[in-house]
Amino acid sequence: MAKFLGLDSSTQSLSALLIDTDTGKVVADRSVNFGERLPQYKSPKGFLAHADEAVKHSDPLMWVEALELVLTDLRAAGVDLSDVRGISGAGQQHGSVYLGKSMDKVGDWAPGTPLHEQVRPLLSRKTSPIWMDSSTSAECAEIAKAAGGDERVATITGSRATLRFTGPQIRRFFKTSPTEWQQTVEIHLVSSFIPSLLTGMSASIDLGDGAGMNLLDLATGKWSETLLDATAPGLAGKLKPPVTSATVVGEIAGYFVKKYGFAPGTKVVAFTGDNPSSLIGMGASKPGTAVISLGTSDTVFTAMASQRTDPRGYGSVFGNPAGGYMSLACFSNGSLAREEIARKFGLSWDQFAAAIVEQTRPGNDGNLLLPYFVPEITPRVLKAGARWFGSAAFVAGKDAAAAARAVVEAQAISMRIHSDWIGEKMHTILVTGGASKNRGLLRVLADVFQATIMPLSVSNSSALGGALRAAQAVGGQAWQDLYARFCPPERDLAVTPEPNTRPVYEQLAADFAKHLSQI
Ligand code: XUL
Repeated sequence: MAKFLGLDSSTQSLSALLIDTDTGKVVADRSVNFGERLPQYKSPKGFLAHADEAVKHSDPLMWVEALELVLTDLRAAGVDLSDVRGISGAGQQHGSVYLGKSMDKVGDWAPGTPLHEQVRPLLSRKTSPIWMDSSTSAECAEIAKAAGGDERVATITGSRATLRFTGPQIRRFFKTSPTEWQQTVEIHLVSSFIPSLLTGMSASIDLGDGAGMNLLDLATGKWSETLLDATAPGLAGKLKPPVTSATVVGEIAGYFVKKYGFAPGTKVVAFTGDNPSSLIGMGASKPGTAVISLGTSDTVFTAMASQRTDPRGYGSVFGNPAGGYMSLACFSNGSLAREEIARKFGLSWDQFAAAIVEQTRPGNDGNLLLPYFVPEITPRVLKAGARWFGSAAFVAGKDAAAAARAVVEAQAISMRIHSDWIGEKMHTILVTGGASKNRGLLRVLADVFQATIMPLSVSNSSALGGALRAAQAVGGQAWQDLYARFCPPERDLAVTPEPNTRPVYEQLAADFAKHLSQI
């Protein structure tokens, strides 16, 4: 039996996906939604409320409890974890955890005491800034200035100093909480925190997710002295050297052996960011295949043949866990914006899809939305607020069908405009994420991008990517064999573009850009 476990600690949930590489099957797939299962953390959408809408933090203990819950769920479903040979996974990118005692000093976790109670005293910062935070404008400017300007930061790290990235967050912590900063001995990303829990040792950050910090020198694969110095004094001593994504960072801690029945010696492979992990889970780690991930954030990404940065300054270059680089454009108004419209108009997801496909038409009769329900990353919109343009009923919020099409058309057109730097024309685009089987979304994406849109059978490509990376690193299995067995596209659900919608969307792109330039 060759089983490999993938974990995905994302914004709103923690998921586990178990694969069997002998049979080529997904054996188990479980997810713990933070809002539903851990209401005591008061984070219905995965983050804490804050008076300042720019501040978005989560309680890292919620992630610890969710890890225990998902393993408990797997056991309750009859899954035997003793034949898992390797574990890897992913975390929401950019989120960071601050410790006053190194995980390396923990030894094993005490059996009989819940893990979150053992982690609580280790934290030097009670909450973790996450990718949705946009409170670091001043710090981004300071870092760029100290490091020699925006272009220099982008050339070294693959991205300009960027609001949600970890380096600017670290600088803000150093400036606003000097005592806690002094007490901090170790900083983790979500993606190195979870494997640190699993091994009871400090796990290194991988090159894939490390690139989302504004601290990594992409060319050397080491922390950049220039950026460390520009960010905060003493930072170098608080970060372990980064590792390549296939590195085994340790073995499962005795706590998990006793409590959940893992075999002693089970290998834990470095975790990565959820987007780099999805690149693997989609079988798209070679250049030439673009991916759209429809999650809490929507992202457009592709493996890159050569490193290229976004001239507009929004996009990023991360490490490709299979080697080389990947480009990414991230849109914070993803599923939260779609859910907001569905909730406001009382639409189920089927009704939402029907509204788009059956009750409205491409271009939405001129009804157009700037969909910024929360502050937006791409393009940068710091003040939240959707802006409505079109018929009186639409603007008054009385046309449910037009609203459903408007939010999806706006998201798709913005993705198209802001991913043009990524490279060649996209003829086929793979889609993943919770919304990737919604026929309304697929229809609009196909027409806006004039590309065939192809979902995969597994929606959680990030957790799948974790399991595949464990199979590759521990099981020695080849990417192409793994992709052939676990990442087949759902050809029956593929949506091809209607060529006659092309001019309609050229017009929409122009109108969208015009409205955008006026806010
Ligand atoms: C990517 C980004 C988001 C998070 C979501 O840069 O910020 O996609 O990774 O989990």
